[in-house]
Amino acid sequence: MELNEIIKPENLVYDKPGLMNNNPMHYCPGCSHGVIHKLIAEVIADMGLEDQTIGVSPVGCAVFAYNYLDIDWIEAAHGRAPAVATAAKRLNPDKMVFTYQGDGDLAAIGTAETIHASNRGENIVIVFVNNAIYGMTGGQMAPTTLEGMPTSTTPYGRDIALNGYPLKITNLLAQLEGTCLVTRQSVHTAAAVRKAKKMLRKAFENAMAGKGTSIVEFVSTCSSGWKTTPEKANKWMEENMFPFYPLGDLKNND
Ligand SMILES: Cc1ncc(C[n+]2csc(CCOP(=O)(O)OP(=O)(O)O)c2C)c(N)n1
Repeated sequence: MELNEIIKPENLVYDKPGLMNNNPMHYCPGCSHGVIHKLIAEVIADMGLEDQTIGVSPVGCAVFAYNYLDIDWIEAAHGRAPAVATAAKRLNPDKMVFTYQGDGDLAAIGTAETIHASNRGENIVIVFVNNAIYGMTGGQMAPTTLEGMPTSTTPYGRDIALNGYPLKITNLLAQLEGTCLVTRQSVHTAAAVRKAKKMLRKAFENAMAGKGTSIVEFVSTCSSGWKTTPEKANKWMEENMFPFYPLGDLKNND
């Protein structure tokens, strides 16, 4: 099929969202971040919030998210995105404010900010990319690393006696009065991508309607950090991550 045939509207299955620019992404092959960026861009455009959205990205592989999505961004120090987002939203109540955080960021250095913003019921969305590892810095153990999972700081696998239990922080956040939606999604199949987009949109709608804090966790892969191929990483995630971090809503106050 010729290219001009493929891009005919009736053949077009996926299009590049207008909010995504042409900067080449620095993400590794198979990384979940690019797909999640795309979903965010689509939801913002679908809701007509292009000029009203502020993203807050802290330290981690997605630190350069501002290079790819043409919306307003604030850079936060490691772990501090929910605190920065709190200020941005309170000063600009008409804006759609979301954070974009890895598990090292959200569940380790930023635990306090995450819990307290959620407990205050800040009208923000927290996008939580849980790849069970510190991706950017070379694959060290994160709080969410599974039992027995090898990382660069636990080469023989996470040992509960030494390293404690993997932290299901979203379950904890679902207990807080201030959260209205806590959901666990993934982007490993087309069906999962569609479902995740629906929940992301719901989260954005909640924030605009002032219903409290919405958290969308994406159980994700990090083939580089996990030292495997993108394909094997997806399989490993399905076999090991999903049983421990089951997909679905943990809380949905409709
Ligand atoms: C205050 C501070 N401490 C430590 C670091 C080093 N650091 C950079 S990224 C990172 C972890 C990122 O992991 P995660 O949040 O899981 O995101 P990922 O890279 O996996 O997407 C750390 C510890 C830093 N930049 N700033």
